[in-house]
Amino acid sequence: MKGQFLLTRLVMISNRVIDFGAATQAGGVTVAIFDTLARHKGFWFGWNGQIDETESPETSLVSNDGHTTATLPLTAADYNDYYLGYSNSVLWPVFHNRLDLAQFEAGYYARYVAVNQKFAAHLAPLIEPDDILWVHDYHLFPLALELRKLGIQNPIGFFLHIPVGPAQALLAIPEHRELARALSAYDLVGLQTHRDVRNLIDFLQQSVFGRLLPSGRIRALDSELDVGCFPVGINPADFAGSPIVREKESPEIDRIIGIDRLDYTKGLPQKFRAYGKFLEDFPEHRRRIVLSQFAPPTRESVEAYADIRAELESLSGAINGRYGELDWVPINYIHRPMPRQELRDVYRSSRICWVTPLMDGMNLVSKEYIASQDPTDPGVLILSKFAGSASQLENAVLVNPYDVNDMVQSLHIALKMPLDERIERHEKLARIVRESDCGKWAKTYFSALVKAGKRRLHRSQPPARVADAMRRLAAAPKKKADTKPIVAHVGG
Ligand code: GDG
Repeated sequence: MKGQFLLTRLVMISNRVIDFGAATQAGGVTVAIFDTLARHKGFWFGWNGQIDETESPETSLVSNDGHTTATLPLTAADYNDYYLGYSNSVLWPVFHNRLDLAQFEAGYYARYVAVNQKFAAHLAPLIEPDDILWVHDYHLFPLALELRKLGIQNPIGFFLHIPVGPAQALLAIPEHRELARALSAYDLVGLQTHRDVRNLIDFLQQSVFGRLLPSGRIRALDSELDVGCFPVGINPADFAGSPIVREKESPEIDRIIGIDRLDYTKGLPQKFRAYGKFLEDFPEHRRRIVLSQFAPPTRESVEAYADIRAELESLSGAINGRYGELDWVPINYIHRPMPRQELRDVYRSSRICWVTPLMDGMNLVSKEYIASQDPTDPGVLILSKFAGSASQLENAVLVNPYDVNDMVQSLHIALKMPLDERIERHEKLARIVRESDCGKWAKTYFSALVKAGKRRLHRSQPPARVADAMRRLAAAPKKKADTKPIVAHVGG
C-alpha cells in the first residue's frame, strides 16, 4: 500500500478541513481522513471554516508537520444555502430516512451546485496527472461531474459516510435525478454497509434506470461505476495503552458513557427516556450508576438541532429532579465537547458505553470504546442494531432504540454481565476492530479506486482492434480507399 502511495498523491476532499492538532473535538469524517493522510503523501482540500465575502478567494496552501492542506473560505450565502440548507436540511435528514425534517427551500440546490463548482475551479489547477482523488460525503455529490467538465481525467472516488435511506425516501428529493447523474460521474462509490449498497442500487434503478451489469458494475445514464461496501475503521493504537486501574470518582458507582454529537439521528431522547424507565423499574440500581452523556453542539442554526437540545435539557432535568438525591445525580448531561486526549481514559473507566442511533453510517464511538478497554476487565458495549457498526460488532449487546423495554432490559443485562462473558465478547469485538481498522479501510478503498479508474480509461479508449486499425491508417500512405470509415475495416 505504502508503495502505491509513494508513486501517487492521494488528494482527500471534504467539505471542512480542520487543524486536527488544535481541535478539541472532531467528527467521524475528520478522524477518518486525518488517520489516512497521516500515513500517505498527498493533501487535504476543502473549506477552511471561515466566512469571507471576497468574490474570488485565493486557495491557501499550508504545510505543517508533514500535512498539507489547501483551503478556501465560503460566503455567508454559501454557508447558509449549501451547508446549513441543502447539505444539512435536505440531504442529511433524507439519507437518514427523516423526510419529516427535510426542508426543500428554493435556492438551496442552486447554491449547492455553485459551491461544488467553486471547489472544482480551485482544486483543478492543483491536480497532477498521477493524482488519485477521493471525495468525502454528501456535501460534494456533484464535485466529480464539475471536475470532469474542467477536463480532469484522474480516477475520482466518492465515499459516503452517512447511511443510504430507502429509495422511496431519496426519490422525494426534488433533484434526485441530478444527484444520481452526479454520482455516475465517479469511478467508485464507497458505502459503509451492504444495506447501503442495496439501497443505493435500488435508488439508481428507480431514478435513472440504472442497472446492475454481469460484471458487478452499475450502468447509469451513459456511465459505468463501481459501488462497494468499505466499513470505516479507527486507529486502535490511539486508544490502546498499558492497563490502568479503573479510576472512579466513587468506587460504588458504575459509569455509563455516551458520546455523540448533539444530533437527532443519535437516539438521545430514546436513551434518556429508557434510562428514566430503568431507574423506575430497577430501583436497586439507583445510586449505583450514573449516565454521563457528552453531547457537543453541531449545526445549531438548523431548527431541528435547537429542538433536540431543548428536548434533552427537559428530559435530563425531569429525571434528575425525580430520582436525584443530595449526594447523587443520575444524569450528567454535558453540552460541550470532551478534550480528545481524555477520551481513552473516560471510555476505559466506564462500565458501559451506550450507543443508540436511530440510523448511523458506521459509528466510530462504538469502535473507540472497544479499543480502549482493559482486556482483563472490559466494559460492555450496548449498540443500536441500526448503527452501521452493528453489522460488524455482533457480539455487542444489540438493541432496538425504538423499543424502550428492549433498551431497559439490555441495560440490566449489561450491568449484570459476569466477567467471563465480558471477556469473551470483548475478545471477539476487539479482533474485529483491529482487523478492520482505518488503514485497512483506506487500503481497500484505494485499490478498488485505482482499478475502477483503469476500467473507465479502458472504456473511454477505442477497443484494441479499432486502435490498431487507426494506427495502421495513420502509418499507411494516403490512398483514397483508406479514407473509408474505420468501422468498415474492423467489422463486428
Ligand atoms: C459520520 C457518520 C460515521 C464526538 N464527541 C466528541 C468527540 N467525538 C468524536 C468521536 C468520534 C467522532 O467524533 C464521531 O464519530 P461517529 O462515527 O460516532 O459519528 P459522526 O460524527 O456522525 O460521523 C458516522 C463517521 O462519519 C465516519 O465515517 O461513522 O456514521 O455520521 O471519533 O470520538 N471527540 C471529542 N470530544 C467529544 O465530545 N474529543
